[in-house]
Amino acid sequence: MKRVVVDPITRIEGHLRVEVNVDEATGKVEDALSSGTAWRGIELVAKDRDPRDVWAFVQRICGVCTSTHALASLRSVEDALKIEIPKNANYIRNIMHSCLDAHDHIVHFYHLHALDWVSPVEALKADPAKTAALQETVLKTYNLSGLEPAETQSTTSAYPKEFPKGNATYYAAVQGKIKKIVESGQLGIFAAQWWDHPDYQLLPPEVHLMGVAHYLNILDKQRDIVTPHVVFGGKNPHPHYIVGGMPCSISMDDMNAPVNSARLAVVDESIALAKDLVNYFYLPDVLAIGQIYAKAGMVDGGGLSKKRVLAYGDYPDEPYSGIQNGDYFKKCLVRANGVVEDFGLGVDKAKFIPLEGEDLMNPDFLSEEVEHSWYEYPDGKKTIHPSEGVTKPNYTGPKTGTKEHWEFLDETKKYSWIKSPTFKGNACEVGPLAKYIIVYTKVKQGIISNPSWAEQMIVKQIDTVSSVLGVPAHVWMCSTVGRTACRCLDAQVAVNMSQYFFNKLVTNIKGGDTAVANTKNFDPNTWPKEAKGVGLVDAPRGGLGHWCDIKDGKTSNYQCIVPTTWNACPKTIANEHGAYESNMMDTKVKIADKPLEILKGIHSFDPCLACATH
Ligand code: NFC
Repeated sequence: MKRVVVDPITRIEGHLRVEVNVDEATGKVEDALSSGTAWRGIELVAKDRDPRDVWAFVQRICGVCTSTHALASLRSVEDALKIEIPKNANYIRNIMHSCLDAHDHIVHFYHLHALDWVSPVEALKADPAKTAALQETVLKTYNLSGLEPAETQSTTSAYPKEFPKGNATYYAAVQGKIKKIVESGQLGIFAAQWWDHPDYQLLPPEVHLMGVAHYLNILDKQRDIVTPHVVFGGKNPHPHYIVGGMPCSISMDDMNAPVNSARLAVVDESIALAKDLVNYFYLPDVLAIGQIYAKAGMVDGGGLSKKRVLAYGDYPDEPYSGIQNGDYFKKCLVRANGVVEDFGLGVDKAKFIPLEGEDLMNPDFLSEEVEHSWYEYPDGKKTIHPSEGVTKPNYTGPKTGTKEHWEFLDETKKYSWIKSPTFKGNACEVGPLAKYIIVYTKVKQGIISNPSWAEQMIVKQIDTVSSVLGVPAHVWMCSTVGRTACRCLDAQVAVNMSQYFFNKLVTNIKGGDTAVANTKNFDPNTWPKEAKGVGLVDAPRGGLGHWCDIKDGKTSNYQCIVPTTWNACPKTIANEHGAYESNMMDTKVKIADKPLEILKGIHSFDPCLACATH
């Protein structure tokens, strides 16, 4: 048995350390731990503030899922104070959220994860003509762009002409560029990877060239797909918001107005570009890699997703009157709220457990433990609901700078700055895979009887991939490669979501409605002495919840349960492993000292430790 430490795991946001016990004879991971190695303390910063300002503080939890913490905070304060936002504000927030979702997934796949699958060294062996043909074949085989519904159509096209699809000359030029980098011996951003690992040999050189070419292209394009944040929120990262709506006034003919016809045209073009990048780059790249792994039977790493997943649902089609009262869930276009157990046995055998508005305030449903985390709870409490949540750091690990600090963590003690969230006392996986499992189960089992266009699209995407691969959904989905594929499919829904809400926004403005903010209840004198609120977002990495407690006009407590907290958590009191640890224990490692499979598995969650420890 060999103990292997990966610290820090690079190409992620923040400080993550993992340790695995590998049986070198079989490659089996017998035990695994995941540790967040730094703490932020932003929940404490959010305390005793004017609740109308808190979104701006908590948004700084993260610059990657920028905007999601602001949105969750606004929703929690509006839930507490019973503020309903105008239609335009709801549409604009949804455009910004979906735009972030697509941007986040695209950047994650290319710049944080792709090099676990494709290698610039292997790309040099590719035939550019065959690479161009491969891209076309994958596009035709899946024809996923054909799944886009009538609701999300646009006449704008922004395909980047400098990166022609299906063109051999373009791939030859990119190959020449990579050759120069590799021959110079200065791999730069491509250095420090285990390029000689046998997993890279699984893919033909053309898949490597296609992936690496698009890696380089997307570096250049990623800023252009977040311009909606700049138009509506003034900047990215960390765009501006306001409790009760949005701060960007609308006047179509005023060229100085924050939102006018010229600026909406810029948003339209940005959405069209994001759509094309997903349809012509991201989908073919991920599917070309994924089908080879799936056909080779390399579908390990499902871990906790087979057993239990959780999501909240998102994209309210129209303004809602509250979250605790359940109206939010009724309005969502993706009604993923709930938990699914045992999807690993197949969609027919999976068990759905509802999560409704009032459950969000019930400690029997959601809670956080600190059994293995460097925090302490008062009065011997073992688990606390976030509406009463306590964040009191108490580091008891090895002393920084000592020899012990660099050795192994002790999984029988406290070993992480991440708390352990639970649903009815159990760990859950969250993220696009979780959301896809829940929507698929709810629609297939008839729990959702009138699926929205987005829910129908999710089911069609899953069924299309399953039929091309010739395996049932749970077989390919519950795996490392399935997790990466669901993130890509989720990006396709996100870009269509941007288009859908953009179309609604323009129609509404043309109908004469230009309201963006509701100032009713903005005055603290109108507020109750005490109020509690919850704000939900299905963020790029999974279900995000903020709980705010307002007393005498101030936040008397503020707590967040964040997607990466769910996934990267240490063991629960019941000794259950979280999603990262389960993923590693469900993964075989070919070479203990080069655990590329562990990198792939952990990166498939798109870790964000800044978020996780907040
Ligand atoms: Ni940072 Fe976030 C966390 C996301 O996990 N998605 O909810 C926030 O980060 O990327």
